[in-house]
Amino acid sequence: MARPIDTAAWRALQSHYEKVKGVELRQLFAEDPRRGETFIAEGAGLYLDFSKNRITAETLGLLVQLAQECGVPERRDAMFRGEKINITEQRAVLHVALRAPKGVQIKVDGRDVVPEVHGVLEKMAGFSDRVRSGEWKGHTGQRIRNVINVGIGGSYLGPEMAYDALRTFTDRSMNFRFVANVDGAAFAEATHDLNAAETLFILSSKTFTTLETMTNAATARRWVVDTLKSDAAIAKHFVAVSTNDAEVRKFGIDTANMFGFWDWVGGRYSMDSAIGLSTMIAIGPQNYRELLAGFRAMDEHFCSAPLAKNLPVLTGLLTVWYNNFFGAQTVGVMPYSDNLRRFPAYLQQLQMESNGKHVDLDGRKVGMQTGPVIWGEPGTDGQHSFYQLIHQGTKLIPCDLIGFCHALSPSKEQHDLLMSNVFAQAEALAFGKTPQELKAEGSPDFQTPFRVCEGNRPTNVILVDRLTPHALGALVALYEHNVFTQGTIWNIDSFDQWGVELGKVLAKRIIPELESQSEPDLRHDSSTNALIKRYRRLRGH
Ligand code: G6Q
Repeated sequence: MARPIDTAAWRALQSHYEKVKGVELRQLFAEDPRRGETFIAEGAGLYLDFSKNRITAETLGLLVQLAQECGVPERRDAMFRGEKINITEQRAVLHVALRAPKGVQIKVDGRDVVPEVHGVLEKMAGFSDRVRSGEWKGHTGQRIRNVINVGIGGSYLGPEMAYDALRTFTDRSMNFRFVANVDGAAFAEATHDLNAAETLFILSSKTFTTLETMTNAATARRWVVDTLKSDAAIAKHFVAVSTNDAEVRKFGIDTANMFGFWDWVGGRYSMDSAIGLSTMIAIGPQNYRELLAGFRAMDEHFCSAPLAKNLPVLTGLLTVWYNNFFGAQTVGVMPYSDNLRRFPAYLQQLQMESNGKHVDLDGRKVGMQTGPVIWGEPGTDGQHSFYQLIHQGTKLIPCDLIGFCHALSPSKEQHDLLMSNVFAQAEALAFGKTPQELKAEGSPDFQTPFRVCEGNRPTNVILVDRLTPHALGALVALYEHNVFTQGTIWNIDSFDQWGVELGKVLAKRIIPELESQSEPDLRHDSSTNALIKRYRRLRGH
């Protein structure tokens, strides 16, 4: 595939950028009074207003041309066909198969995977129903009231985010908690007020070898066995979600209580696989099917909408525009929904692990900026802290503001107040406050320079009817395919994570050096050696 910088569109965008870089949003809106109605796109129940971006119709045309020249449609189709587009791991990338309807065929190595996906979904639904109805009992015959997902990274962030997001759809008589960190405080906090006899652990790990998860799983097993005074309790208090039958069996879990997935589902793309078991128990199988339908609706939009009206393609291209032409280093994602508190953290992994890459698909240095830093907090909280820098700082920070037309809470007035902030922030970021406006408002002259907001700060506003399972699925799939679009433009592998693998290996080498009773023979650099020695001394070794 062509390097992006070798395409005609990239060259054209470079000279176009020189022409438009100083253009003000004020001017663009003044020149085209209908801009706010035309620079929009809709799909899968989501409305995207991208009019407050520093683009003209020509920019949009060139960006779409870039997507074409970089082969976004072809690579998208290759992904949906099950081709091994994760080339460094020689794997298909088929999270889209997780929500494919029955009857659709998606083949990996000649085998249709869709029936297997539905087989697992049915097994999950059967189990979820049994837990929710109280039919599945703990070892002492008590009903399960607490579900704890033990997993980290892709086996944690999605389930936790989805649980928070869909709280209003959950069974409120049950507690759902998430243990990820190897810091023992995480497990202790999650269980301190719970009765082991009423607690079910879902051990979620694709590999079933991840240090943090295996450590917390062992702690959980000890807690259950010690409290309930029987090894047999494991059978009723532990289930596993994994691709590794052998390790699950070794842990003592009957594989009848294991929910499988496949190597063609990447960790950060797995919240709608069996990794979503805690989500399904929380919201019930029917709502989970709605979640999958939302994902699927966005998949269909991504595959069928023209590129210039395609939400993931547009948002992906806009990120490339700011990242590679304006030199923006970050993207802010601000959901105006308290229930989406963990959404920025979820997107952080999705995007930064996928597109934080320095070589292209041919193993050459990419020679340009790739994935931006993703960050954010829910609105309106962020407005009272870091928005200052977005409004008046020296850095360009494109932001996505996500809002919902209907509240899930009973208070309509509070929802109008919340949403007024979405619209006001997008307006203020785009148009700012001029010295003239300040003067007219009676601002004293000495304060004027400090109070001026230059504006011209770009935002996407994503408007959704209400935060339902369907809407959440569509939103997540929007960002999955947005990441895909960016990665395809940069010609990188968005589906491997060798940097994460490195971290997993490094700590294992140091553990014995921290635990050893005798002075270890440290062979690190002088800084690491000194830190380890100090830690050992303070720990009394
Ligand atoms: C995701 C990453 C990573 C992974 C965790 C957990 O894409 O690969 O975040 O999900 O390291 O791995 P396991 O599920 O194998 O425990």
